Amino acid sequence: MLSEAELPNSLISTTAALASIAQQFVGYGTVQTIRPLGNGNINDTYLVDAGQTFVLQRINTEVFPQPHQVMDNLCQFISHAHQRLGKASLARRWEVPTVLKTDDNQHHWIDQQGNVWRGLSFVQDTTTFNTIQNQQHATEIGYGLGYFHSLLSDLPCTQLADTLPGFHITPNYLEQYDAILPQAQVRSPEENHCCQLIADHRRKLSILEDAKAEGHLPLRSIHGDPKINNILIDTATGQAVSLIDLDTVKPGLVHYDIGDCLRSSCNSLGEETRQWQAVTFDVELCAVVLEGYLASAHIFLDAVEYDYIYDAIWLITFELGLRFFSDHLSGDIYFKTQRPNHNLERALVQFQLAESIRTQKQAIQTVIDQLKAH
Ligand code: GN1
Ligand code: MG
Repeated sequence: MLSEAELPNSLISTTAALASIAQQFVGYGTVQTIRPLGNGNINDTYLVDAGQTFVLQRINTEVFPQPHQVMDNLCQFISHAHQRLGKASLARRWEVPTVLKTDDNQHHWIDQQGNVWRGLSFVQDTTTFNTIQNQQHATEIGYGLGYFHSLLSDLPCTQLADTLPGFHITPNYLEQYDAILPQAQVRSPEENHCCQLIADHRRKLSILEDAKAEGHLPLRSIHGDPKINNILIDTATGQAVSLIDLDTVKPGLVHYDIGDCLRSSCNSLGEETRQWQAVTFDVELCAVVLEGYLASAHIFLDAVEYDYIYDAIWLITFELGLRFFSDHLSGDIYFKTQRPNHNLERALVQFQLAESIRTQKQAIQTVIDQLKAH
């Protein structure tokens, strides 16, 4: 673990402030080291060593303007999952992070600048990856999401607040893009390429919302962001043991989650690659991940829900391309960036992946049909 002396310069000035925030969550313990954790695009996340190790996060209140609701949903999920795990006789490790209370028994701490902080337990002896490492990893990514969904399957989504209205409602992202475009200066060939793809596919973007509105697809409690690196893998066994990043546990379609999990795991170059033209969707990996998912999910999934899995894989991929591109056109106000045109590069990756999915529709549908018949 990094000591203060090893932290990058930019972080040293903030370390004292961070330590005093972290101290709110450790009772009589003393904060020893703090270091950045993970590569989230929204919240700021740190790993704190204070005798025991825990995760400290600043909730991005630009994205989540009602952090109390985020914490309420999180606590509901955690207590529901702990109840379920208490009753189950699962013959393998599965963990649900817990929320740390502050000294005055709160779920969060608000600092002098109004930033909202929380502490979460750290799931030990685990690791995450940005791309699939091997066949077992692919199975476990699917299994992890399926088991997480099965834990949520009897938590009525009506009990959860909608902490991020419009999240994964693809037609809303299109509306936002349409509103931004006239003011944006689209110049480069890459930007024109993105605009062209959106023009070509815009009529297909309401497929899941239409199915929901027509009553074909049920609202359920979902994760919202189950990308590959939010699924923790046990370092010893290689098994999935937890899903993290629980801010978007809220009502939605399981399809948003299935699409997000598959788009992030079946792209062997990863979503941060700069070689966007080389990006492809790996159908064989998709088969393995989906099989792992359905091992638990077949119990609660309705027959009609299988019929929209292909659409979800394409749509959630395309949607993320649209979200990154709109943010690029807006001046990078939503997703954190590390360099100019970062969100444009990310958009190009997702759009290329969506094209690869579209051109392999038949093969992907065959995989889904075979698994459904199984
Ligand atoms: C954001 O913060 P992070 O990286 O877990 C985003 C997801 C995107 C993801 C793409 C609340 O999640 O929807 O799929 O970036 N989360 C939110 O990497 O917008
Ligand atoms: Mg997230």
